[in-house]
Amino acid sequence: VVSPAIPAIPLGIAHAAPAIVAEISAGLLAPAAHTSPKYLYDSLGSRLFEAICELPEYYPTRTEAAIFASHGAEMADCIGTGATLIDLGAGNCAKAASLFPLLQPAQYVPVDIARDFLNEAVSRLRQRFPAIEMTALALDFSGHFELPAAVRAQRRTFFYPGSSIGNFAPHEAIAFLRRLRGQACADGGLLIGVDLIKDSAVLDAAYDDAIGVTAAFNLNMLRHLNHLVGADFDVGQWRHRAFFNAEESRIEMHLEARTALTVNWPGGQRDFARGERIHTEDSYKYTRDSFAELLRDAGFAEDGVWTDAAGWFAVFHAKA
Ligand code: AVJ
Repeated sequence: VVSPAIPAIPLGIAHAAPAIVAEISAGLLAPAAHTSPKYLYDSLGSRLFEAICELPEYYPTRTEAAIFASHGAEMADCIGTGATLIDLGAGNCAKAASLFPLLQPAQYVPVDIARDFLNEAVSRLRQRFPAIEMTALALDFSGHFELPAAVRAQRRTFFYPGSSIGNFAPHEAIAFLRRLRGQACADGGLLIGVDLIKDSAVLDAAYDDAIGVTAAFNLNMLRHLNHLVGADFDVGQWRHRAFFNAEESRIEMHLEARTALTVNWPGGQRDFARGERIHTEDSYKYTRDSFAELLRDAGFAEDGVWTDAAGWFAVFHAKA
């Protein structure tokens, strides 16, 4: 009987660009170890996130989709047809595609860090909507990014659904939205989904589901880090932690060492005590008013906001 071998952890080969390796190393070596949530999204991570969106506990995707379904026509009235729709963190592009019939954008520009996953999604979408010009951009939009000349400079509407803005701390969110505003051009705007503060038991369950999909999503980051920096993380030595931090108004995700251990990578090494954590993600939650204020601070003029009946999630349209 030949049992399929479990591939050994390939130690010591960093596949990421030097700047990314440096960023990850610095985070792992910091007194309170941390990594950026963008590293949750390799192809498997993107698929695990799709699975999260189907979990009964993970209400944001479903709630936002219901808001789009009930109020999409009003959103389209605000935005107008024929716009250039720039979808930040497009993933499988499903949210934007659900709005295409009402919005009828002239151009669709999905942007995502997970290149292969994005390209597969866009090639499927091109067949469904041949009239819409599509330009996929595989890049990290969380820092500085330039839109290429192929992106029309007319009435750019940034689409930032799913409450991904929650990954930024509020002051970072303001700086990020200011940069978007600077790129939006005349008559441009922003259609953005925001998760709202609610009972913490509901929030906790959404990020620590019963069948462990979110745990797998978080733990998968370690496999991705092994690939990116050539580290030797042993996933079995770690556990998923997620909880609502009411003082900071955010869900925090961490990976916690089950035992004392050492992680090695070319140019770095870190000891972790049992119970020590790597902070992998923040997901900030707002009230409708606090987010409206944040939009104003970023220079946007709100011209529409829609919520579900329970007030769990909000979608804002704001003009640049
Ligand atoms: C994609 C950032 C919106 O914060 O809810 C889901 C990511 N993390 N479950 C979120 C996530 C754990 C998600 N965002």
